[in-house]
Amino acid sequence: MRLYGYFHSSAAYRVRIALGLKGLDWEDAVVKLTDDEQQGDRYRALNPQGLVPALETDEGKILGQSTAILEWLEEAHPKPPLYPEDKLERAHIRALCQHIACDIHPLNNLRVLRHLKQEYGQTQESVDRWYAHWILRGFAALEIAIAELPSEFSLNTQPGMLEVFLVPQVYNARRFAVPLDTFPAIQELDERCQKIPAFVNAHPLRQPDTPESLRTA
Ligand SMILES: N[C@@H](CCC(=O)N[C@@H](CS)C(=O)NCC(=O)O)C(=O)O
Repeated sequence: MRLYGYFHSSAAYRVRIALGLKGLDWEDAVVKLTDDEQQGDRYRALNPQGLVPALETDEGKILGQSTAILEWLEEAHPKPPLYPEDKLERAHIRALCQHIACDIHPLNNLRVLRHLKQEYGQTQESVDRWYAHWILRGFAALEIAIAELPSEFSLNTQPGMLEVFLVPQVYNARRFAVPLDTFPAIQELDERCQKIPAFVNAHPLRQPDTPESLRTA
């Protein structure tokens, strides 16, 4: 499989974590967002939406949208499962994942932040406040749900789809210096994940395209 992504793309980070949790091999194809390669003809021929990630399957099919890629991975490579077995619990976890993927992340995407500046003349300071606003609002509700989890991870002793979506969003929040001190349950769950190889290996600062100046060991 080939993952078209970028070290700082949180949607690609989700897929890297899931591939790691499932023990699958893949190769990276870097789409440099800072050079707008996602808008170039070459990448748009694969994914006309011009967003990363896209996953090329072993059969050469291209899949877009991280949530669809993750659902496909779960169906095509069911072991280990990333969703709970119980239908109601599964729906609850899906709701939390969509809370991140549909109601937090899209409001803070690169093209949205750029549009606020270029089209509406907003300063960097207002754009940063916009960013923090949507994270803080979204995390306030997530914190309640995560604090109520009955076990250390969403799949008892193992992380699953909830953590696949949560950890990249926490990384983004920290990257933009959003204060997380009022979200202890989110921070603790993130900390537990940081000890697991699939999360360590998927970290944005450890990717082949991570600039040397940002790279961590
Ligand atoms: N809903 C999409 C979102 C993808 C997305 O927003 N990707 C960002 C990087 S995290 C991107 O490609 N941004 C480029 C841009 O905004 O031009 C998914 O989950 O795959």
